[in-house]
Amino acid sequence: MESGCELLDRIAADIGGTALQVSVQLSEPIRIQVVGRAGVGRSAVADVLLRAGFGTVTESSAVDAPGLADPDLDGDVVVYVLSGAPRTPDVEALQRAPHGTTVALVNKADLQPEWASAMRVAAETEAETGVRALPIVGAQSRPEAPDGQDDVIAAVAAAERVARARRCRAALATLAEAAARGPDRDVLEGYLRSDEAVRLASQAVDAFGDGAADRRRLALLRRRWRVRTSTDVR
Ligand SMILES: Nc1nc2c(ncn2[C@@H]2O[C@H](COP(=O)(O)OP(=O)(O)O)[C@@H](O)[C@H]2O)c(=O)[nH]1
Ligand SMILES: [Mg+2]
Repeated sequence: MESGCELLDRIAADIGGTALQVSVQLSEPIRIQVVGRAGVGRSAVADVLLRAGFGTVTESSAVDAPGLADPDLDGDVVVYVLSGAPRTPDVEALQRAPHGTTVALVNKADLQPEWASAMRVAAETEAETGVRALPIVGAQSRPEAPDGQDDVIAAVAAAERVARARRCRAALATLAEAAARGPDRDVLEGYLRSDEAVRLASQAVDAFGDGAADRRRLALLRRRWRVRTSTDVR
């Protein structure tokens, strides 16, 4: 597959080394990992994402399965599926999930008394974990009822853009380091000044932006959550 960076691909073919390694990394598909406890609807959600046209969607083994280690959350985008309020293993997994590229889905929203209840569970999940959370009906039995799928698809697409932006940022940093270090300095510096590298850099800015916004949002959510839980009567 091609990286979409023709100039880099040409340089990589010519000098190999770091340029080749980076062009290979940039050409790899963004992997969407669907994860959660057994029976929450990972397969149903993976199906929704595949039908929406996301390329590389994989369903991981179940979180909190008896006698088995939890799967690594190593997808470029992690879609964490719940079927109601998160339990302790879910909260723990969500807290170590990659920032800005994880989306939590409260699946089986059709089993809640009403759509607003599913929205509330999602908002509480988001407050508790700092991960963006949305309700969804993955396996639709009543086609006319709300299913939240369009919003979920948009959120996963946004996470995919952040993942791509981070990949661009890492690629540029690696090339800059290689330029500073070594024998291919002139070629690599030439590349870093090219229109193509400037385009990569502008894609990478997305990751910076989202990162900062995300940290602010997370801090705010955590504060709100602390205020709420400290005023709850228990
Ligand atoms: N009511 C309802 N059932 C669902 C939904 N999504 C999945 N299911 C059902 O939940 C069960 C487990 O779903 P599956 O996708 O196989 O879960 P997995 O084990 O996490 O892959 C199946 O019987 C599905 O039909 C949903 O949104 N609403
Ligand atoms: Mg399954």
